[in-house]
Parts: sequence; structure tokens; C-alpha cells
Amino acid sequence: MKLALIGVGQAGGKVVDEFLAYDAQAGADVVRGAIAVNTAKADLEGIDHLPPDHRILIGQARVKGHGVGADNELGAEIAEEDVDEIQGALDGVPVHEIDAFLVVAGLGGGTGSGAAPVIARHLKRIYTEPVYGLGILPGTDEGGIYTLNAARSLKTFVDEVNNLLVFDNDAWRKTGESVQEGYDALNREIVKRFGVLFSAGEVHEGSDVGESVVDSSEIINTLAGGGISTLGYAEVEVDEPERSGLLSRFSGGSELDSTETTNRITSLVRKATLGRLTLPCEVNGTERALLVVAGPPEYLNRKGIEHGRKWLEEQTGSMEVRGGDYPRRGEGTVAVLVLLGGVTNVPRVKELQQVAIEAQENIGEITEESEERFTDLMDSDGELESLF
Ligand SMILES: Nc1nc2c(ncn2[C@@H]2O[C@H](COP(=O)(O)OP(=O)(O)OP(=O)(O)O)[C@@H](O)[C@H]2O)c(=O)[nH]1
Ligand SMILES: [Mg+2]
Repeated sequence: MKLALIGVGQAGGKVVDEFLAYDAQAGADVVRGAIAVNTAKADLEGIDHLPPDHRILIGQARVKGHGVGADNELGAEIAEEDVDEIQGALDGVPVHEIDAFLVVAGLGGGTGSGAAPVIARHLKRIYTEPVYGLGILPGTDEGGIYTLNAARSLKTFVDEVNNLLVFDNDAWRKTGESVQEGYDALNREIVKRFGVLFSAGEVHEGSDVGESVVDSSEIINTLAGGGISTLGYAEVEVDEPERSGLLSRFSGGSELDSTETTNRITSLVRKATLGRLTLPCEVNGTERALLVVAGPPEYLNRKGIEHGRKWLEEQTGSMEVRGGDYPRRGEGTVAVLVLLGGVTNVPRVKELQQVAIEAQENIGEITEESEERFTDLMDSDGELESLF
């Protein structure tokens, strides 16, 4: 499906940038427009693939291009005030060509956390296309303010979008990497998954037509109904057959064993679902799901997808499980993507809320205490007078 991407804040901008790199490299042609919005000038300058006029600096009058320093209420206010500048950049996007908007942001900071829900609400008011969010949760080691920001933003963002897709940094961080190297690796993981999801259903003229190709309406229907969604992914390397003549077949002429093809798909479906999800959660209690099997057409078969789909129905307890394939060559893999739409059993979200409520109380107490202590500190028992 065709998307307009809006990256908000530093994480949002970087993920959109990575998406553009993927789109060009994979020849997916999914991105029809992309902008990055930030309150920090330096962060916008750090973007590689977006042309300068697609990078929108907001809040210049308020924060002089220095960012909002994790104050997400300020981030939201600035986005409200400068919404016309954002709209000005969107006027350059061929909206009649897109199927949906995707607003991307890290929810722990100030700009993305505060501005992304404001921008989503604006888009929904102006356009009829669905507006999806991609929200990134902070690591638990980032501290109280990031957790509090993320919990408040998550609650707000989910109400402003047609569906909120979530990636949890905490579940994905590795030890022994610098923060920056770590983020770059995470951003590639994010884009690999969302790239397959949104490229499925974009089968081009002249490319291989699969047995039951996923259509963008199936992605839209899985995301319809709202809530929070998560993605699972698994892949395995395969030998890509040489294409010879009109029919594609192995250069040696050997046929693929269909039982093996089926089993490969069903085992990948299990791995994708039961492995690490972008937002870890319990699979049961999922409202809708979509299964996408990507790979060279020789490795895709209806039976594998049907088995996988049935298994997903049992696991999720959902009666709305869609499935299809996404024929693609050149990756040397068979990959399975599982989209769980409208998940309800998410311990991480409960935990995030709990920690945020505690942080909110602590911050309140600390502020009160330090105000008292400061009053004590400056108290001279009326012996000293102020200058004026
Ligand atoms: N996956 C991923 N997460 C990131 C990246 N950069 C930052 N984050 C996460 O996103 C959160 C917000 O950070 P930023 O995007 O830098 O914040 P911002 O929206 O620019 O807001 P301010 O800097 O406070 O104005 C952080 O708490 C991290 O959890 C990134 O490149 N990739
Ligand atoms: Mg920033």
C-alpha cells in the first residue's frame, strides 16, 4: 500500500529516513511522501534521505531550534501552534495517491511524544485516509520522566489514530552496544517488519503473481477497529531459483518438495508469533490478525498459508485471521510476518502505566519537598530585606 510518512522528533525522523532507504533499496515504491517534523534543528540536519524542504522545524519562536528537552506538554503546544507549517509541507504530498498516513515517533521524549498525537488528530480532521501511528516505547532504564511521557503519550496517541502500531525499545535493546549503534540496529529491525507489511499488496506489473496475494485492503481491514497492534517476524534463507525462459524453475530442473514448502511456512508462522514481537504480548485476546508470507513464488504455497492461518486462529482466538502471500525475489529468504491487530493482553502496557503513575506521584512529592526546602534555605527569619 502507498503511504505518506510523517516522522516526529528525532526517533521519528530517523525511522522515516531508514524507511526511505529501504523503499529505494527494495524497490518497494511504498512511500509517496515523507516529511520530518522537529523542534531541534540539529536533529533535522542529521537526516540523510529526506530533501531539506521536507524537514520542518517547528517552535522556532519558543525554543529557538533547541528542542523541548523531554517536555511533551510543550511539544504538544508547539505542534498546535505551528500546525499550519506542518500542513504546508503536507500540501506537497500527493494525498490522492496514498492509502494511509503513518505518523512515527518515540514516545519517551518531548517533541515526538507531544506532537505526534496532535499531528494525527489534525490529519484525521483534514483527510479521509486512515491515519496510523507507529509509537516507540522507551527502555525501562531511561528513567521516570521518559516512562511518564510514554504512558501519557500512548494513551493520547491511540485515541487519535485509526491504529497504533507499537515497537518496544526495552524488549529489543542489546547490551554491549553504544546507544547510537543500538538505535541504528533497532531502526533496521523496525523497517524490515513494517517494510514487509506495507509492501505486501504492492505487486507490480510484470512481477510474479502469487497464489493469493495480500491486498492493501486486507491490511487496512486488519488495522480497522483500532487499538494497539504488534508485529511478529521470522525468516529463513533459501536458494533462489535461477529464472530461465518464461517459467521460473531451478537451473537443475528439480522441483521443490511441496511438503517441505508447507512445513517451512507453518514453522515460520509459529516462530514469528511465539518469538519476540515488536510489542511483546499474550497472543490470545487478539481481535484480528494478518499473515503475510514473503519470498520467491516457488516457495509460497496455499497449503502452508492455510495451515498457518488456522493455527493463528487457534492461538489468538480470533475469527478474523487473514492471510496471503507477497511474492518477491532477490532477498534469498522466505519470511513470515504476523500482524496482531487490537491486542488486549499486554503486560508491558500495564507495567508502563503503573511505573508512570508512581513517577508522577514521586515527581509531585519531590517538587513540593524541594519548594519547601528552598523556602527554608532562603529564609533569614526576616533579618534580610530584598533589594526591591
Ligand atoms: N528505536 C529508536 N528509538 C529511539 C531513537 N532515538 C530515540 N529513541 C527513543 O525515542 C525516545 C524519544 O527520543 P527522541 O526521539 O530523541 O525525542 P524527541 O521526540 O526528539 O523529543 P525531545 O528531544 O525531547 O525534543 C527516547 O526516549 C528513546 O526511547 C532511535 O533512533 N531509534
Ligand atoms: Mg530530540
